[in-house]
Amino acid sequence: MMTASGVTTTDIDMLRLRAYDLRVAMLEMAAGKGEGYVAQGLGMADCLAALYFHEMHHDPANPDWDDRDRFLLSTGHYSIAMYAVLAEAGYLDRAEFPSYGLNGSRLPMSTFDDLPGLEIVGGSLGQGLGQAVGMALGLRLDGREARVFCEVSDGELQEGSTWEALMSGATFGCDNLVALFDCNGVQADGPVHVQLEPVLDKISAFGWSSIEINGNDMEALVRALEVSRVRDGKPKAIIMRTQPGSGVPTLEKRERAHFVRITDEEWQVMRDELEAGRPGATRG
Ligand SMILES: Cc1ncc(C[n+]2csc(CCOP(=O)(O)OP(=O)(O)O)c2C)c(N)n1
Repeated sequence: MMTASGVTTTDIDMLRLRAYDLRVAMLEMAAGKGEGYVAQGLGMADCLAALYFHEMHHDPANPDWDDRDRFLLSTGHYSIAMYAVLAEAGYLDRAEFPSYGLNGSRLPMSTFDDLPGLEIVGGSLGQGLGQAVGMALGLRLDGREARVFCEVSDGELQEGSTWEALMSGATFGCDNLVALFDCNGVQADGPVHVQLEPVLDKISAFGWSSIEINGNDMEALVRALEVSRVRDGKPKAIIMRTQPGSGVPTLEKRERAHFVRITDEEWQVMRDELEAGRPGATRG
């Protein structure tokens, strides 16, 4: 059966399963270390599955392919999600998962750039979108069709540099650029309390073609990404409302899940919860 986006329900089911696999990988990494930025990663799983297994043109056998679409993870501490999708796509060996967060590891808690498939270094918030604008301009100058996708957190909407990038992206008509705003409503010490809303209206007023969706709804994600393909002289923004800990009820309910440090038994409970919600399974 076809969905509104023209993608079959089988494709959507396959993408949901990919997102589930990413969540399994993230829990595996965090459980190994006993801690990690896992709640945010779980919230981003659906978006990353839609990007890497539906929307983006990329080649794990040739990570530096000039015509690849670029994905920039601006929020460096979401790295656990990035490692999960790079492994699932074939850029990284899962055997490296146990090294997540360890000294000397290629998988630090905030992304570093010595991993195939990683485009930028993360850590200092608010830097990704400006780099994405630069890459989008560079691709256009080179006459390439490739696009740039950039994740930005709601915490980064409190950085002036993000708004400068929003201004320049529109000024230069970067219609090969898609910003994916992860509005999960939390930051380091709890809920976002700075007046960010209305995010959609503000970003639209900066000249971006914007849409707001549930970032954990695979069909909505696929549809929004397909709409973003239009080359109309405007950069595209997808404002994703995501649930931190998505797929793991214990984490979804945690009030302070910015950085979780939990026992082996608790990780097991979370893995069981995740498995109970596996696409196709009936949660007991
Ligand atoms: C420029 C900069 N300022 C402060 C920090 C410290 N910091 C690390 S995570 C974090 C919270 C950010 O919230 P958000 O980006 O929304 O991430 P989430 O709550 O989803 O983890 C802060 C302030 C940083 N990494 N970079």
